[in-house]
Amino acid sequence: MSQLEQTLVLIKPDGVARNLTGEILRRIEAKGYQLVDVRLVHAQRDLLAAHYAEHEGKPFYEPLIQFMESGPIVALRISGHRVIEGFRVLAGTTDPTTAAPGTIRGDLGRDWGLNVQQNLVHGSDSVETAERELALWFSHS
Ligand code: RTP
Ligand code: MG
Repeated sequence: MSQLEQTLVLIKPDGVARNLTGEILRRIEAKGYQLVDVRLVHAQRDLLAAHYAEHEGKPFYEPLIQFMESGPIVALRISGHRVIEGFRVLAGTTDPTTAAPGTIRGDLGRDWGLNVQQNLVHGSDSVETAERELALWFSHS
């Protein structure tokens, strides 16, 4: 059975502001993943609320939405063999402080103390989530 998948990657406002878009894309391409579509988006609140619906009500929800609204985001549709799990390995664990060296968050992330939301990238976490999130961010095309 083919395990060719597509996933949504977001280069969050901290990644774009720190001029890391090229470096993050380089790592994705070096891994052999294919770039299928790309958009630069200054996201509105309704898009972010739909994207982060699972986190509504959590203490970090409001600061997370405000951070994601704070500047442009690069949205990527990428494809590859088991890319959903593979990209999350490439990204590293959620908190850049302890993300492994060799990962995007481990190599490029900063220790912002409790400010975990500034962790450079997002990647969908399952086939169902990837389909839902790709429809949200690429519904225009
Ligand atoms: P992502 O969804 O962004 O790929 O990251 P993830 O699966 O590793 O993390 P998730 O649990 O889905 O959380 C989504 C984003 O919320 C921010 N966050 N802040 N305790 C906190 O302050 C906290 N926990 C999570 C991060 O930006 C995380 O990526
Ligand atoms: Mg997540």
